Amino acid sequence: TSSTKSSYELVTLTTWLLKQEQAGVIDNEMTIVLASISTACKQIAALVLRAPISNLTGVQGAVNVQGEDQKKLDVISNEVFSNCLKSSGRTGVIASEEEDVPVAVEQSYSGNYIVVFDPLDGSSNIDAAVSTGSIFGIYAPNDECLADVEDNGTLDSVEQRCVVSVCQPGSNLLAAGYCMYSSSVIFVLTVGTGVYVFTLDPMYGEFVLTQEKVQIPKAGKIYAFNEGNYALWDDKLKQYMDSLKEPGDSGKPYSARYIGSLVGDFHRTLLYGGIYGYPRDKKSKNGKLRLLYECAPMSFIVEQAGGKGSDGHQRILDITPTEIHQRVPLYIGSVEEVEKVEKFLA
Ligand code: AHM
Ligand code: MG
Repeated sequence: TSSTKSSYELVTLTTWLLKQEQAGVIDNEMTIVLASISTACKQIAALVLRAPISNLTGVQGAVNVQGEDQKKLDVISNEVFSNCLKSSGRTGVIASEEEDVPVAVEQSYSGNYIVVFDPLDGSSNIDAAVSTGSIFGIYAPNDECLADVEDNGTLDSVEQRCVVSVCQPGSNLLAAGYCMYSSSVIFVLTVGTGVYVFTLDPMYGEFVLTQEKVQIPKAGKIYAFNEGNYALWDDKLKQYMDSLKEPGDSGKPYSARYIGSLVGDFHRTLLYGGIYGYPRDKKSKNGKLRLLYECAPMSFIVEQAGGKGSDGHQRILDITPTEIHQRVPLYIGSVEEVEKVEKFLA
């Protein structure tokens, strides 16, 4: 079909969203939330692009609630994301990897949707101009969950109410996506009807649809793990890793690729197949990545593309967080590759 398509016939993210709304896939509020997220991503893309010029590299000097150095751009991106979401007037609660607790949006601006996000993931790459990304997930308010707390009479603060409404399993996600700041700026989105990829056209500042209904290959010969932690891994995981290095029937072992930026490593895995892993180890017994902001949204996306997201034993989307910054081991990518590591870990 593309050969007969006029090159002027572009589908932008805006028109795509309006089509989804017309078809009843998403409601008007969701359209507005997603449009405001895409605006935030465009702003962050511009900041990342110019970071070395505008002196935005380096650390802020603060340490976030999880004990990590915040980069200047972590802090600014968080503000950009929060402000875009608040001013959309369609979000009720927002929770960010960079904030201690979820925030209730001021009533006069507030709407229904709950948005979780990591405004600038992989920011340790920023100073070397290597890929980074923003990750987000959108939930409906969890009334059932709130009612439970009200009945028990333990709902004593707005803050607690926010925590409860945010702590939902990934299987409740209505939408999830990420934006990758790389050689191209890529916005990947699912609203539960497959995975759509948009590329920012810098000539006129619009995201343009470049791939639809993406399917991840069933298997793939690329693995992305931080193998520097090998000595700290469980024996079963070491055996799995060793097995990838055995040349199989093809005479060729797997290839190693690791950017250290989940969005970048995930995007490659989505398109080429293979596996990304961040295991637990002797030092971090739940791994490094956050269930709410990183693992659940990526798992929703990968499942929508026919892949799999697991903690090594169970489906990521089935895990209900008990804390907002909860960490979980992650194995994500092609179905056969994730099942292979699960077998070794069983
Ligand atoms: P961040 O949210 O503090 O940026 O950390 C998350 C990042 C992921 O993007 C990446 O996959 C991982 O941390 C890399 O960790 P490591 O440097 O331990 O390999
Ligand atoms: Mg992160």
